[in-house]
Amino acid sequence: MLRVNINGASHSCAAGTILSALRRAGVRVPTLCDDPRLAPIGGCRLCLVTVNHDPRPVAACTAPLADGMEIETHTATLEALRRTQLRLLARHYPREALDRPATNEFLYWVGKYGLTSELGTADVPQRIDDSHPCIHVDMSRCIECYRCLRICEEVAGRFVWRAWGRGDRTEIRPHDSLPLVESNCVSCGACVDTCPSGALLDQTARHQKLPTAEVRTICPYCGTGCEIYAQVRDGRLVGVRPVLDSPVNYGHLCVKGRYGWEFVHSADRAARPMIRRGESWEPVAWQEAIEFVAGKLAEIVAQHGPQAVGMLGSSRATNEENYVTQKFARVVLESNNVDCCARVCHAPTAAGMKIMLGTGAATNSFDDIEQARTILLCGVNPTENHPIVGDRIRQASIRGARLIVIDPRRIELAEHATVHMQLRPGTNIPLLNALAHTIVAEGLCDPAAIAHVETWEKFRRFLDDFAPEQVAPLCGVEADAIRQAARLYATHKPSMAFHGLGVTEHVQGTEGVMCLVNLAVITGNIGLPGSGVNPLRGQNNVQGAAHMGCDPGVLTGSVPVAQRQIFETVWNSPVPTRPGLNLMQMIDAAGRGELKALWSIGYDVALTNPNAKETVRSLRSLELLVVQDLFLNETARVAGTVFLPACSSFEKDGTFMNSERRIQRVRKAIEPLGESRTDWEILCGVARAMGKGDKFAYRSAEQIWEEIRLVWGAGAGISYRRLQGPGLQWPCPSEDHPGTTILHREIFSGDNRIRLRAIDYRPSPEQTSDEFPLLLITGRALYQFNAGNMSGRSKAGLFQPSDSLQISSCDAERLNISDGQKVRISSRYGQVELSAAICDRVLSGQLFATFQSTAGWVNCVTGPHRDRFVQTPEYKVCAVRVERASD
Ligand SMILES: Nc1nc2c(c(=O)[nH]1)N[C@H]1C(S)=C(S)[C@@H](COP(=O)(O)OP(=O)(O)OC[C@H]3O[C@@H](n4cnc5c(=O)[nH]c(N)nc54)[C@H](O)[C@@H]3O)O[C@H]1N2
Ligand SMILES: Nc1nc2c(c(=O)[nH]1)N[C@H]1C(S)=C(S)[C@@H](COP(=O)(O)OP(=O)(O)OC[C@H]3O[C@@H](n4cnc5c(=O)[nH]c(N)nc54)[C@H](O)[C@@H]3O)O[C@H]1N2
Ligand SMILES: [Mo]
Repeated sequence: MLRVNINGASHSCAAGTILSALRRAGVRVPTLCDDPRLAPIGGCRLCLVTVNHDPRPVAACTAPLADGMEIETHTATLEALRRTQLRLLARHYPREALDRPATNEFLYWVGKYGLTSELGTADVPQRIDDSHPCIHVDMSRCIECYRCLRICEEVAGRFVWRAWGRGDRTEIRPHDSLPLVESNCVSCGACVDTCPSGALLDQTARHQKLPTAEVRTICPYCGTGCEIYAQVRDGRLVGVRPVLDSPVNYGHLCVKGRYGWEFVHSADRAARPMIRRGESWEPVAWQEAIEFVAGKLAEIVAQHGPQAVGMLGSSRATNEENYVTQKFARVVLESNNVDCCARVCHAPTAAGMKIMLGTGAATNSFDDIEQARTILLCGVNPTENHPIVGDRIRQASIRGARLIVIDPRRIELAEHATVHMQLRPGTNIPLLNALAHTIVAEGLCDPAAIAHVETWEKFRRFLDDFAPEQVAPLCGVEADAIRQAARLYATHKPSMAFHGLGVTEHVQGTEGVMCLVNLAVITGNIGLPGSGVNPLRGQNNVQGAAHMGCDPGVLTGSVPVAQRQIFETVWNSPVPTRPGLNLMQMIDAAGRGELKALWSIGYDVALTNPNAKETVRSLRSLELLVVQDLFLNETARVAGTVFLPACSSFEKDGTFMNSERRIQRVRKAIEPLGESRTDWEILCGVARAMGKGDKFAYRSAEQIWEEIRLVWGAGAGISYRRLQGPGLQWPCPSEDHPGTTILHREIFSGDNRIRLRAIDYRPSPEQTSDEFPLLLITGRALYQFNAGNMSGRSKAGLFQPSDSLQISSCDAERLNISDGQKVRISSRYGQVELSAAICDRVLSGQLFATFQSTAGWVNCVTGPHRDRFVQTPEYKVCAVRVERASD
């Protein structure tokens, strides 16, 4: 602690800048170029202070604090300097800005210093760029604080904004001087968020009054779990901005988080319960809908037994709601047929990591990104799918961390990589084994780590067959690249691995994850800051949905059904022991006429399951298909019998669990729209109608959470009270436990024994042939989210209104396909038409497509193959033929 004197009063302050000391002491000086997210530049000359009576003032934002300093902040000279500086800026600021209330920092200080009448006295040329659907640019209001430019560089890592010209004639414009919408902007809105002068404004904010309330909650999109403020006025959501002190996003958001919220008030929000009569949906009262569902479920269970009904929890709904979903299946339906979309996503991660490490979740935290010296990205595309993580990784690489990318496509982060291995899709196993081979062969293992490995010699011998030269032709990767990557990962430590669906959505998905664990173990990259094996999980709460027990094999906290005692005690009800069906098995069973009823909560299974023709046929065989969603989604459209309107996360309380095991509070910002209800209230209503109301007598989300704490030891220490700030990472077994940022810290100590897995390569049955010569990869892109039901109803979705097929220029030329042209893609399972996007990110022989809508229903061509441990579909390889579609 340093002792300093501020305006005659003494204070003890932590080291830092003078400005940080002033803030802590509650002394306010004007600032315009300062933002806690950015390195200070001392540019605006407003935070000037004098130190130790030196007549030359210093900028408080850049000057470091020193012990014994005497600081003056408001002398007459300093105030005069500030006024002069502000006056200069005011003269060049358009007067008509006053038509709006003083909504920005600049106008606030102009008013405070009595300079409002001096606004706009100089001639100010208009400099409006209205090209961007989310961001309004009016550079006549620019005060040259460079915050937009700096945040784009230092936080987003995009370098969109540039300063053109010098001195008086400096202008800030996008890179290449293009209109913003045509620049390399990714629409994250960080520049708008920091702009103090209104030069950059959200388009929505221009035409509406200021929000009257802000509610701290969690972004409803991906598993990063960014903290946001939901801005509200007159009972409506009017905007979103990032939370500055969140340990996940530190004041940053991506386009979906910031500009993807309008789906909430979308005109086609389905906000009334409905029952299908013939071809049309008939609105009914809640009572009727609930009685209909309860009656049908009871009838089917009575006639065909509990195996004939199933439930799908929602990775978009809260932990509390998913807990109630699986409890409903087990207690009311007496069935373990309950699952969620983790099945088609990271179930292989949960299984592979649980088998090998004991816990099926990310070992480390996002805060480890800045600790890692090497970052391995395998089958994951963070700058599009987890952009805040992607931006943190990019910044780490700019600061010197090395990147290894294993991806068939040249994803954005590959441009920053030391090694990019563009392997043939479906060949992770031989490639990852070859990395292990090299590490062992070159003596780069961590001796302290392998001392704990069981059957080390056997594993070593198994790797003999995976020399880089041997696998290189199979994987389509140079042997030297494999060696270089192996050396980097093993020696430039700590090394942190991230993986995604490019590992899991294959026939050897679970085994791919195990190979990654092998690598981390032999190099000692587990249990340390900046290391570990880290899946980037899908939706806002997919980690939570499965962990709460929406999985046929396990109960809340990943406890096998066999160890159900505590649940039977707390629930005061038996837990069924007959093994349940997972999602894929339920769809199969429906196709065979064995599953009669399915209740699908917040999951558009018809659109997103592979082999759509079969999925739809199966869904249509059901007697009862209950769809509970915000919208009449494709599942409802193709086969639904009852629709129950749920409310979005902005309309309810609860918790989500992010990719790094962090439980965070979701808070209600607006009332449920229309007649919509929370998922848990709907479930409890049906439970009551089925005579089990006493076991579902919850009055609040918190009450459900309290029950979760009783059955889930690793979450027992997490109370709503403790979640007021930034969330807690499990394991957190008691109220005085700080939570766990890094798992397995003790893995290489004591008598711990670790088993590595010798995993042989089994090529996918999905192979190219003369008839189907190309390999289609399916996956994601920045602006749309999965089924597109939310992103497609917001400004974010405007950037990518439909699915398209990425094709290399060489294949396009060979097939006589031009950019934007409609093409027909045929596989062994079906056909689909998409427009072609010629793109140098895919290799010749490979294609890439997104799967967001039925307009181009990509899953009509994906096939039936699955992972052999957990049945995750092989979405990532599909042999196809492409031809020009007839016009
Ligand atoms: N913008 C956006 N963000 C999202 C989503 C979205 O729809 N849109 N969805 C969310 C969900 S549910 C999820 S699960 C996550 C998924 O996030 P990611 O895991 O990043 O998802 P994908 O884009 O499906 O696949 C990742 C990469 O795997 C590569 N790949 C394909 N085959 C192979 C292979 O054989 N080996 C290797 N090493 N790589 C391969 C693909 O080229 C692709 O770049 O994203 C979440 N975030
Ligand atoms: N070809 C191909 N297909 C794929 C994949 C691929 O890579 N390639 N990836 C697969 C993966 S990883 C996944 S996760 C799936 C995703 O498939 P889905 O889970 O079907 O996709 P989402 O868009 O996340 O759908 C969630 C639904 O929940 C609704 N919703 C949002 N909030 C709430 C809420 O609070 N309550 C309720 N009841 N509903 C809500 C939304 O309106 C939306 O309809 O797609 C899979 N399909
Ligand atoms: Mo996912």
